Amino acid sequence: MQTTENRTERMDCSHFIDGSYVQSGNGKTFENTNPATEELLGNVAEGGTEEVDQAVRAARKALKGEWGNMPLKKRSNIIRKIGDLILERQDELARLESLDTGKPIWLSKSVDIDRAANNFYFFADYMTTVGTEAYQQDDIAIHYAVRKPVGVVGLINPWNLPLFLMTWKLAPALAAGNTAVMKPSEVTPITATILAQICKDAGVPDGVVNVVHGFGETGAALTSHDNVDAIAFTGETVTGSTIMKAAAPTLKKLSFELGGKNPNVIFADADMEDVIETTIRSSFINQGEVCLCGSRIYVERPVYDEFLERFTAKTKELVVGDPFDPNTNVGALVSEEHYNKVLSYLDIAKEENGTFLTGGKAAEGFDKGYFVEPTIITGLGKDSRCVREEIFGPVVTVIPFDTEEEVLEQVNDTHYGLSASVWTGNVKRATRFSGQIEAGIVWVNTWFLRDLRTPFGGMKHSGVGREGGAHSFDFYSELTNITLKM
Ligand code: NAD
Ligand code: 6OD
Repeated sequence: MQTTENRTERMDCSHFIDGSYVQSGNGKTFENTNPATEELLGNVAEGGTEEVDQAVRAARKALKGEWGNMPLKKRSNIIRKIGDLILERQDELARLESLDTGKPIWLSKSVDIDRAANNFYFFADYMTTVGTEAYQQDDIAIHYAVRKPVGVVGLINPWNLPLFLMTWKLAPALAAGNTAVMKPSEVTPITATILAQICKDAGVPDGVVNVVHGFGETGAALTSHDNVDAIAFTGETVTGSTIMKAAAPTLKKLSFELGGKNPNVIFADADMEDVIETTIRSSFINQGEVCLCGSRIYVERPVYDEFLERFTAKTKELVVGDPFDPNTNVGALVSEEHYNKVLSYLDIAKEENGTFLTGGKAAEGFDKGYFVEPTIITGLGKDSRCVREEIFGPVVTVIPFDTEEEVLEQVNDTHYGLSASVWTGNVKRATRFSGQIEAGIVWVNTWFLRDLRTPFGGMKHSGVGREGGAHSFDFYSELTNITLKM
C-alpha cells in the first residue's frame, strides 16, 4: 500500500489507576495492530480481576474525597477544560484514532475528536442548569428530590468510535459527580489511555477516572464486581445480554446501546439529490462501522431504477485506501476478525443468489490491511441473512417496495430497533410513517443529525434505556425524595 506519511509510530498502553499509569501485576500484555498495515502498534496491558479491583477501590475512595465535595461550578469548569485539552491535542488524537481503527484521518478529526470535546462541553453546561422535582401538598408537606451520583460506574465500549463513545459516557458520569472505571475495546485501546491523562491534566483528582485494558473477561470482572454501582455498555446485543446476567446478582443499574440493522425508506417523492448524497454517507461512512448506518435500503418502485443507477455510480467513485490520504473515503476495517466476518457475509449473499452492483470482495491493490470494497446487493429476499443480521461493514442491501403498509411491515420485521431514515416530500406521510417505526431514533430527510439534548438509544434488542441530555444525567444520578411535614 502507498502511504502518505511515515506511520511507524508505536504506542504502548498501560492501565491508568488512581492517577498513574501501571502495568498488570502479572505483567501480562497483548498486541495491538494497525488494521491498515497489519504492523504492531504497541503492547497493551491485560487486566484481570486484580486490576479491576484496584481501579474500583481507587474510584470508591475518590468518591469520598475532593471530587465528592467539589462545588458544582468548579467541577463544571474541570469538565469544560477536558474538552479544551482534547481540542488542543486534536491532531495527535485524530492520528492515533486512525492508526488504531483504520478510519480516514479527516473523519477522526472532524467527527470523532471534535465530538469527544463537545460531549464534555455539552455536559459541563448541562450540569449547571439541571434541577429536580418539588411538590407542595396543600398545607401538609413539601416533597423535594435531592440528586446524588450513583457512585462508581463501569463504562464498557466498542471499537468503532472509541473516543467519541467513551466520552459520551464519561462526560455525563463526571458531570453527575460519579467516579469511573473505563474498559475500552481491546481492539482500539489507545485514545482512552490518553483521555485518562487529559482528565488529570484538566484537574480531575486521582482515582476519579481509571482505565483497565483487556478482553471480555476484564469487562466481566467489572460487571460482576460488587462495588460497582452501574454499568453503561455499548456493543453487541449478545454481549449486552451476557452483561445483564452477570450484573443481576449485584443488581447494578444498566444502560445498553446495542446493535442495529437500520432501514432507510425512500419514497418516490423524496429529493433524490439529497437522498443519494446522504445515503452514500449513511451506508459507507466509517467503513459502515457505525451502529446507525442504514444497511437495509427500501426504495419505492417508481424511483427504484433511478436510485440504483445514481447510487451505484456514486459508490463507484468512493476511494478505498490509506486512512492518512486526504482523498480516502473508506479506510480499513478495524481488525482481521471483523474483516473475515464481513467477507463471510459477502459469501452468504452469493449463496443466497444476491446480485452485486458494486464490490462483493476485498479491495484490490493492498498486500496488507483489511480493506473491503463498498458493496451494494440487490435481489435478496426479506429472509436473507444479509438483510436480517448486523454486518457492520460497507455493505447494503436494496429492496423495492410498492406500498407504505408493505414496507412498514418489512421495516419492523426485525429484533433490532435502533434507528431509521425516512425520505419523503409529504409531511403527512412523514409524520404517520415515522410514528409507526419500532426504533428509538427516526430521521426524516436526513441521517445522524444530532442534538445532544435528545433521547438517544434503541428499543427491542438494540438497547435498554436512553442516553443524551436529561436521560444520561438521570442514569448517572440517584434521587432521594425528602418529605418535610409542615
Ligand atoms: P462487543 O460487544 O464485542 O464488545 C464491546 C465491549 O464489551 C468491548 O470492550 C469488549 O471487550 C467488552 N466485552 C466483551 N465481552 C464482555 C463481557 N462478557 N462482559 C463485559 N464486557 C465484555 O462489541 P464490538 O464488536 O466491540 O462493537 C460492535 C458492536 O457495537 C456492534 O454490534 C454495534 O452495533 C454496536 N454499537 C452500538 C452502538 C449504539 O449506540 N447502539 C454504538 C456503537 C456500536
Ligand atoms: O451520536 C451519539 O451520541 C452516538 N452515541 C452515536 C453512536 C454511534 C454508533 O456507532
